[in-house]
Amino acid sequence: MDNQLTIALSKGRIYKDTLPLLEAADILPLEDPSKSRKLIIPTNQENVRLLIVRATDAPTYVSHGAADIGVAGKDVLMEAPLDNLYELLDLQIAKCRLMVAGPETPKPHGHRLKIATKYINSAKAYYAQKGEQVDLIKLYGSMEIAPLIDLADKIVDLVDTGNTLRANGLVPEEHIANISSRLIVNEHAYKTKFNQINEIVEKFQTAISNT
Ligand code: PRT
Ligand code: MG
Repeated sequence: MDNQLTIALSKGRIYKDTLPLLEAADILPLEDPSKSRKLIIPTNQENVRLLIVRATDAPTYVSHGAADIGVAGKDVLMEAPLDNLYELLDLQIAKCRLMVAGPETPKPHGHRLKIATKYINSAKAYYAQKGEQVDLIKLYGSMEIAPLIDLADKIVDLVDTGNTLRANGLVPEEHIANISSRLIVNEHAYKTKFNQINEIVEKFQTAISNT
């Protein structure tokens, strides 16, 4: 039986915050992805390896079974829901808020509100539920620039400390959702590797409730 377990993670804040949970599950990476160029990182457990992927790609690897389990932000899971995976645990890490933000002194506009965001689907759902018609402009990053140069009136983006907004003369206006990272599990792997995965889930759970 194939007892190789593959865990999809992004480097950066998700890796940093998942590391203590992995340690609690006796999984110790043998290299630091922020220093190594390796994208497949072995661990102290011969049959457990880490895949270092883009944050937005982690659910794709798990959905297709290329990874058995993974960690993904709720923002990513909400924006592009995928089949064949369970969201098993709220890991209570990489927390932030999905918000509408705009200039401190909004400019008058004679058109429909223009919203720049990388979260097109989440923004669409939010304004639909408010009954407000808006024009959405897809950006892949640095959303904060858009209202400064009149590409858009407002943005929908993640906010943690609020420093990025402040540095660009923007203020948080409306709260859309609380975001944290989730442990996701491939449905098929959850059946075929139940004991192995469940042990990790239980150890993660204990570690989370002790913090
Ligand atoms: O950065 P990269 O292009 O490689 O990919 P990524 O942005 O998808 O990855 P990463 O590691 O930046 O984010 C991974 C996950 O962390 C996201 O999917 C969120 O679930 C979570 N997370 C938590 C955040 C933040 N907090 C956060 N503050 N992701 C991004 N930010 C950004 C935000 O977009 C804004 O630009 O940080 C800025 C705001 O931070 P403050 O502290 O200035 O408010
Ligand atoms: Mg980022």
